[in-house]
Amino acid sequence: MSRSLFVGQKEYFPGIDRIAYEGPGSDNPLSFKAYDQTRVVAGKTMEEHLRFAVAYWHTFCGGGGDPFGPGTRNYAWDTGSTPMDSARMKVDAAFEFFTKLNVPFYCFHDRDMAPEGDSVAESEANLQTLVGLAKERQDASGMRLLWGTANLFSNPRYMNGGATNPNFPVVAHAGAQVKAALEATVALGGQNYVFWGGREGYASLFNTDTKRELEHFACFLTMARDYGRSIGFEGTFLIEPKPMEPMYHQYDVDAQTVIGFLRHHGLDQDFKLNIEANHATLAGHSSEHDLQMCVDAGMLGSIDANRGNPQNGWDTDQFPTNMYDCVHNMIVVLQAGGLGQGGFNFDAKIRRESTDLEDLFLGHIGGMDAYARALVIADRIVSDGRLEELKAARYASFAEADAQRFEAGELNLSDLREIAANNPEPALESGKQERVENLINDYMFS
Ligand code: XUL
Ligand code: CO
Repeated sequence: MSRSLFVGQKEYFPGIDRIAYEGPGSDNPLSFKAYDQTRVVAGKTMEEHLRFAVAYWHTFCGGGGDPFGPGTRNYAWDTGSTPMDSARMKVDAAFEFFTKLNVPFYCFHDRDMAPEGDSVAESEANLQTLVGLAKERQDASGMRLLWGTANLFSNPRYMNGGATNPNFPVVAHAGAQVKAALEATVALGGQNYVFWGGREGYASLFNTDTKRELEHFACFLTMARDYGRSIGFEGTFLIEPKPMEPMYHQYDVDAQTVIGFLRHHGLDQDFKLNIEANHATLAGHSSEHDLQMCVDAGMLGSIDANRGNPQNGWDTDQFPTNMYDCVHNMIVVLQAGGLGQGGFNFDAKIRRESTDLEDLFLGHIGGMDAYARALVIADRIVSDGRLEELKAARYASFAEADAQRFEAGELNLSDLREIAANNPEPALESGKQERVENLINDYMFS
């Protein structure tokens, strides 16, 4: 895809040109070593497979603040004379960044793009104004929106949740915000709409009616689905699981919990899941585990690509650079036939100690190169077929007649008892774990 380099009123990233593919031999840190958007792997270009997106919140709203101290970065786009003025400058900075990084998609929360007003109507108007500007910039640059979402966790009114807040007037505010964010997503041609239940959970079970809150949650999501469809949203609704942080417990704990919830409430035709690597690890899983659970259920929608810190377990939202994890994630994605209208969104932030403007580019370049390399390696693994053969071999006994009847639901426990009693002791079949682990390393490093 070719696009003109957007140049706004002011250049926010001076001295940084469009990031180009220079290949593995280059020592230019501001170049791609592996991500060559036009390179074809398994029948599609890298750009089509990976559908990379930049997260508006981390990249343009995150100054590096943490609970122990303020931000370490002051951005030129935050110096407007009013919050609306800064928000307009931020749109220009964002589109300059997207274009220079040469990434096809972005994602945003309503409050990342437009400041909250003093009333519902003023907040809606602010968002509409900024969405109008973003639409102009999209049309000029060819950028597309992977997904939109509403921030139902920052405003103090949401301290006890949005859709699951015990105070109904707060639920109404959450509804107003999701309505406006859905309209914004439709106006920008968003391909998905995400719900991350930031505070949909509880701090104490003693004061929480969990049954009632979960029913409210389903009711709210159903309303959002119906409203979205009524205004022409044809994309996928996505739920992003996360077990905790900021709440002690969040209802969307992990992929399997969310899949069960969506099926129970008849939402599984419209909703899929957005799996964030660092949320899966917070839940005590690997990211490939949560991806696989979604694939098995036919409900993998999109990926928030990042990584945590294995030593502390927090949601550190680091750029994904651990190749072993990236390769495993890509194997699951490729075997599933790709992400469809989802993508790899870098829900990742540079470190508080990373204070140069170019660090924003370096983080994204590292993540894009990691997944481009992972794509190539995973394609070798999947197309070679030995891994699948080893997996399939473990289930060879299910080709037998009795096993086929078991899988068809035609046997009962007494039948199983007869089969066990009338056959010799089963032979021990090795799981070959060391063999498959060695095979992965052979593919990665040969
Ligand atoms: C928070 C998180 C969110 C969602 C969107 O941990 O991942 O940024 O991706 O609300
Ligand atoms: Co996320």
